[in-house]
Amino acid sequence: MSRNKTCIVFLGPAGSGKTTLTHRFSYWLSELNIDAALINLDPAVRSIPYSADYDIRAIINIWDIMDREKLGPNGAVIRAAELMEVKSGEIVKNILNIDKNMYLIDTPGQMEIFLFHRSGVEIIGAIRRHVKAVSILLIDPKTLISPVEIVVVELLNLIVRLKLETPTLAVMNKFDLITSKEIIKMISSRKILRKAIRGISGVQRDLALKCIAILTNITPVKTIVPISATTGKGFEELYGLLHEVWCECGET
Ligand SMILES: Nc1nc2c(ncn2[C@@H]2O[C@H](COP(=O)(O)OP(=O)(O)O)[C@@H](O)[C@H]2O)c(=O)[nH]1
Ligand SMILES: [Mg+2]
Repeated sequence: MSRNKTCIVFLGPAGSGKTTLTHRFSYWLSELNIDAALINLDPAVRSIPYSADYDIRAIINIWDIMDREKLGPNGAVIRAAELMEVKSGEIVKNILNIDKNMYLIDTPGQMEIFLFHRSGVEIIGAIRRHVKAVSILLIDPKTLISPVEIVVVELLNLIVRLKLETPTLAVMNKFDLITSKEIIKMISSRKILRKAIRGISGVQRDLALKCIAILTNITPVKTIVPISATTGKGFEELYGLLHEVWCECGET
């Protein structure tokens, strides 16, 4: 493993802001004189706002697949994931050949295609053997409307870690659109979250409390960081957390 190279993998549901964050975070890094490589691994994206150092669409894109294999968009996305798995060796080699010290990886719109298909596991698995990788799970605040939803995001974050075997951070993107102070408090403190869950009733309450106990056992510190990919709010905190994670790997 290179002692100096780092990699950030941006994951999250469609529309959560992965592509925007990849672009804006790279710009923010460039102001710190960090020249990150930008990698697009979404074979179904029409256009991207950044100039990619590696773009999967050069070898796999859903329009060619739809034409060639007479598939609709959904079938083509799944076929693209299969092809990405088959070509994962070549993809990883081309990414690691980019002569930069940091890689920002923008992943497919539909997170499940990357996470629950072998392609993502193969590609990130190979990359993390060479560079210090961290996954960032992006969540749209529209989905964080109750304490239970926050628990769900934290569990999903754990699943990302379990599947990709990288450290993970969860970020609530689109902070600029947030109006509820309650949600910010709940994502900032497990104590406040636990109290809010005690206030609900039924099966969800007991199950959510048990889940929090497990989460606290595994990751004692809360990790949902509010950011805005469009305004840059929270980038400094995010960068600080990334450094903490990289230092914990004992490599920096
Ligand atoms: N207000 C606001 N909109 C955002 C933010 N990040 C992304 N968006 C918008 O959300 C939409 C989806 O973003 P995109 O980066 O394409 O999401 P992806 O599918 O996860 O790659 C676009 O219209 C973005 O302009 C943010 O921080 N604030
Ligand atoms: Mg995208």
